[in-house]
Amino acid sequence: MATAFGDIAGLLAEQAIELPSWAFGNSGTRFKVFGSAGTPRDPFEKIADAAQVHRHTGLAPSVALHIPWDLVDSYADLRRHAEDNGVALGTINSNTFQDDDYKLGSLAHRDEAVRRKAIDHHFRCIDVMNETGSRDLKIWLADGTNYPGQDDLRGRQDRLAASLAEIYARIGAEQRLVLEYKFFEPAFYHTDVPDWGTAYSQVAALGERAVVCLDTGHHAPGTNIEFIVMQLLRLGKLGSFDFNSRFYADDDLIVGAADPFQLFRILFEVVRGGGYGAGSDVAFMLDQCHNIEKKIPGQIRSVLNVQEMTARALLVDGEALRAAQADGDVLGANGILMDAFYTDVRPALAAWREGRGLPADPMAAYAASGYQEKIETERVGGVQAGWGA
Ligand code: PSV
Ligand code: MN
Repeated sequence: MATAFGDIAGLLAEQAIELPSWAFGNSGTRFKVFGSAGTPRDPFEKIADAAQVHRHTGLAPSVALHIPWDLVDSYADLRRHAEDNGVALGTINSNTFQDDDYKLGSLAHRDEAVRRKAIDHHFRCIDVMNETGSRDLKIWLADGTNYPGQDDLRGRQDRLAASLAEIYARIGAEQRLVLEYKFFEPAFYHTDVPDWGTAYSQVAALGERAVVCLDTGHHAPGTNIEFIVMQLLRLGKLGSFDFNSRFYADDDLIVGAADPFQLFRILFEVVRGGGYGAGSDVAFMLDQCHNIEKKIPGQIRSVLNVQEMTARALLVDGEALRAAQADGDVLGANGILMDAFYTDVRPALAAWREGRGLPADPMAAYAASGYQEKIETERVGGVQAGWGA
C-alpha cells in the first residue's frame, strides 16, 4: 500500500536544521555588499533573528557560529541568550582564510609558523566549543594554489594530514571534526581538499570522530551528488550537510530554489541510507547568504524547502520500489520515485504544523509578526554584521 502522509507525520517531527549565523549578516559578491535595514550588529542579534525562524517553523533549533566573526566576551552569556530565545548554539566553524598570513594556505602551508597559527586557531575554536556545548568543529579550508608548479601537491597533502591529526587529538570524546570539501575557489588551479574522496581519506586516517561535510554547492555542474551521499553513508563518514543551491558556482542561494528535484534525490538517499531522524548523527545545516532578499524570510523559506522535499522523500513507497527493482521493472521503479516527487505535500504540511501549535503559513506569520519592522526601526547605529565581520 502506498505511503500516506499520516505514516510519515511522526518522522517529520524529528527534523532539525541548523542555521548559519552568517546568513543574518550582510553579504554579497566581490562587486558589492548591500546593506539592509535591521541587519544584526553583533552575535546576540544574529541569534535573536535565527530564533524567529525556529519560532515560526519549529525546524531550526540551533545556530552555527563562525570564529572569529562571532567572537564574544562570554560564551556563557551567548549560550544563555540562545536558550532564552528557544535555540541552542551548534557547530563551530573555523576561519583560516581572512588573514594575510594565509595567502599561501593555512593547515597545508609550507611555513611551520603559519601552520602553527592555523592549528592554534582551531585549538581556540575547541575552547569555544567547550563553552558553548557544541559537538562539531567544522573545517573548510581555502588552501590551494593558482598555478601549476606553484607548490608541491604531495607535500601539501602530507602537511594537511599532520595538521589535522594535531587538531583531532585535541577534540573531546563527544566532539567531532568535520572536514568540508570544495572543488575550487578561492584557489583556481588546485584545492587541497577538493572532493569527497580526499576528505574521506583524510578523515579516515584520523579516526571514528572525524567525518565529512557535504556542501551541496561545492561540486562541478552535473555531479551526481546523491551518489556521494549514498557512498559516504555507506562508509559511515557522512557527518553533515551544508545545504544551499547553485546555478553556476558556489552561489549559496536558497536550498531547493535552483533544483528541487536534486534536493529530493539527495534526501531520498539520506532516508534510504539511514541518515535521517533522531537515530542518525548526520547534521543538517544551511550554508547560505541572502544578498538581495530579506534574511529571516530567506531562512524560513529555506528550512521549509528542506522539510517539503524530506516529506516527499519519506513518501516513497519503499516496498513497491524494492519489488519493482527486483523485477527489473525500470519504468515502474522510476515511476514510484516520481510519484512521490510530484506529490504536493504543502497542504498536508500546513495542517501538520497547525496540529503542533505552529503557523500553517510560516512566511505569512513572520510577515504579520511585526518583528521585521521592529528590528528595522530599532537597529540603528553600530556596525552591521556581514559575511566576514
Ligand atoms: C566558503 O565556500 C564557505 O561557503 C564554505 O562552504 C564554508 O562552509 C562557509 O564558507 C563558512 O566558512
Ligand atoms: Mn559550506
